[in-house]
Amino acid sequence: MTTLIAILGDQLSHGLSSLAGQDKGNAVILMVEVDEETTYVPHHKAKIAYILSAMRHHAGALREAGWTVDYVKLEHAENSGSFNGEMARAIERHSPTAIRVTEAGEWRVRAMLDSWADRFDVPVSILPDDRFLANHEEFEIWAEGRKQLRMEFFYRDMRRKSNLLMDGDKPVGGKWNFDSENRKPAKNDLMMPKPLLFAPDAITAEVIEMVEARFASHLGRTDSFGFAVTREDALKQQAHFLDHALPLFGDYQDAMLTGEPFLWHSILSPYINAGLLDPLDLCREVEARYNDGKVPLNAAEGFIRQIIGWREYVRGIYWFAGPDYVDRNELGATRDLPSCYWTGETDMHCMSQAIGQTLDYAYAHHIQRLMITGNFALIAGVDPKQVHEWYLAVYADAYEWVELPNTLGMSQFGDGGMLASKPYASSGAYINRMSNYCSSCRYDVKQRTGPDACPFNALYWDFVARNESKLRGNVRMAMPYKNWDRMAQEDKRALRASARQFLERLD
Ligand code: FAD
Ligand code: DLZ
Ligand code: SF4
Repeated sequence: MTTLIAILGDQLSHGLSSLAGQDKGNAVILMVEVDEETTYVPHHKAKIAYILSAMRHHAGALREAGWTVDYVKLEHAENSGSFNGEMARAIERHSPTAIRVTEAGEWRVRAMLDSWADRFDVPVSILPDDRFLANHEEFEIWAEGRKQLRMEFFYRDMRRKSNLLMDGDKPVGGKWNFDSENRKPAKNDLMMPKPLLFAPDAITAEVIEMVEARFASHLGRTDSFGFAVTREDALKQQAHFLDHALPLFGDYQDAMLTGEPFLWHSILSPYINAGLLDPLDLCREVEARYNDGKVPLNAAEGFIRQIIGWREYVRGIYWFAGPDYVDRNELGATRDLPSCYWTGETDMHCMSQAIGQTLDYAYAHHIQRLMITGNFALIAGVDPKQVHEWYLAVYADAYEWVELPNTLGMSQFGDGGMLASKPYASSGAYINRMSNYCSSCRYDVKQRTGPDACPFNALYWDFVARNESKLRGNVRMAMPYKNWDRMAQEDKRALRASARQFLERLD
């Protein structure tokens, strides 16, 4: 009477639903490193190293907790390279009478798990992933029948449900959202907190060596690897963030500075998404800091909104929109992703900063993802599926359920406004306001046309003009179209010619 419990690479939580109520004496946990998962997109080397090392450490922690764990390494001679192949081999080894697994975080793997009962002729229980505040049904009920889906209203329900920052049925501070106080540009500050770096232990060093040999063609570096790979270390980064960065997180949430990849961000998404940290526990810690007077409300609310608002909302959209969401391309963008996304080689300083730190750390913060690399791809008219595959490959926190709605929906407007109310397109002026990038750039952010003009300027107006039939009716685009209408024909022509010339040079 053996139950085989499969644990996937983003299910590294001790309280996982597939483990709940199971008898350790009659269960075998199966964890497998497989080529299929390491190559469905060409993941950043540090991302692969992080996930595999965290999996190996988690297997050790489960054994210490009394579980029997059957762990198959990538380099095992008989490793078949796929979840299906490894499950078949494990069934031969253990002859289980039942299989249990917590639901997968993406459509591709969900379909695989759904096929197991027929494929293996063993009863399979697929358990809900209860590490989220809202389940699938709850989101569907909330979404169905609404003319528009907007994060803000969903977020308010999640505040009520979790009772986070609530005063009875009213939001603490009298307002649900303090976003307008979270848009300050930052200055270089010697006291700026730095995230903790965790030196690789023997297990991580072995994984890194294997990754460097096996995935030599993948992008990114591992010599700057500093991720936590255990829950204990992830908790240290959580405490470090709460003590040192959270108080100013709100103020500088949208800021960008040359040479400062992390600013006041938490760098916790890889740990939350892989299951090392619990998102609700983290939010309760943030709330406690606010209640103790250690952090201001705009920081506490701003942070909690990212987790129980945005994170839950994008997951809801991912499953609600269905497996075809990935093919949506409402703006009909077809350009190939420029090669600089893979190499970091570009003379646009903002792009080289955002991509450069991505190659170094498998990390960029939200505004870099949205308003630098995302914005550029959007206004240059890059095929959203290629943009999606890049984001899925390069960030240590990227799994399709969270990455796809952020990229295709929020950043590329590929879903025509299902997720976000307007395209996040901007000229260089926004980047100049929120960063110090432009002062080190070879382009002039004030010029709109010509060889030295900031490319974001002409590309922005070209985007507005090119997509007029689809965007003019959007109330949040009223101002750009009013400004476009006011422009002289000659200026319009010059902007569009400048954009065309730039795009012709872009490979
Ligand atoms: P912080 O700024 O400290 O924010 C705190 C936490 O809030 C994050 O750890 C994360 O868990 C959550 N969060 C914040 N914004 C979002 C959001 N929009 N969606 C979901 N969770 C959010 N986030 C991912 O976790 N995985 C992805 O693959 C991913 N891809 C993205 C792609 C694009 C184009 C964009 C614009 C955003 C993407 N995000 C993604 C959201 C966000 O950029 C990252 O969660 C954040 O940068 C992670 O860094 P941090 O932990 O320092 O975040
Ligand atoms: C991302 C990833 C990678 C790189 N490698 C593995 C792996 O070898 N084994 C594994 O179980 N999971 C891995 N993962 C995470 C999975 O892709 C993730 O669990 C699925 O996408 C399900 O959401
Ligand atoms: Fe980026 Fe333009 Fe500023 Fe250069 S001038 S950093 S390209 S926004």
